[in-house]
Amino acid sequence: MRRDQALGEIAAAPALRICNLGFSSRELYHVADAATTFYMLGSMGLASSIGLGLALAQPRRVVAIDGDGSVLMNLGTLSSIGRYAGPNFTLVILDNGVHGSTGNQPTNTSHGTDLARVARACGVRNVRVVRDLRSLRQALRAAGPSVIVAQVAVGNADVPLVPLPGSRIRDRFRAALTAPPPRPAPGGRSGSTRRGRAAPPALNRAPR
Ligand SMILES: Cc1ncc(C[n+]2csc(CCOP(=O)(O)OP(=O)(O)O)c2C)c(N)n1
Ligand SMILES: [Mg+2]
Repeated sequence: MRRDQALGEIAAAPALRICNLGFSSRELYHVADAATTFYMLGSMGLASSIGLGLALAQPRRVVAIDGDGSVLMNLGTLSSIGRYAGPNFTLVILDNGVHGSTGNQPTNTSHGTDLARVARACGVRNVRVVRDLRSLRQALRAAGPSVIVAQVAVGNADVPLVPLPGSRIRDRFRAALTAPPPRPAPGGRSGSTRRGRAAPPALNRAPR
């Protein structure tokens, strides 16, 4: 499964989303932009912590989207999730085994660290490892607190930077937070603006 395909599945689940920096945010913006997505533009390792705080502060569902390298940089986040997260919180770790946004430097998940086992050891009740889109879709349906480790291929879609300034991402996310949640569209899709789904972007692949 490609990371941009996984992000398409995540975008289809109605939720507030906090997205990891780098190509995760670029691809998510390209696949399905929405005001209910907060794109992290610079801080590595904090999407899961921000998402956890947001889930604790209000009742709507929150899906935090992180990368393996980013979770490894803030590993204590899994312990906090195990202790504090409630049913409205899901963390999806897009695990490609590399720092894909900065040149595919291998991370420790390519050298033995098993983030699903770490999450379980931290007391997270619902931890799943998924390798295809169907399993990801099913895992996203389960109630939290949950951690989904989605194993994705190495490679970045050929998409540009998120064109929104940080202040605009903040302001529209804040407005979406205070607005009533959108009613699910027919077929279960959320109110996101889907872009470019007909022709998936080419991947710049590199060996894992
Ligand atoms: C504190 C910090 N260190 C390094 C960077 C540079 N950086 C941006 S994205 C990235 C890699 C992220 O890797 P991962 O979370 O696995 O996501 P992927 O790009 O593989 O989807 C790095 C090292 C940064 N932005 N902040
Ligand atoms: Mg990675």
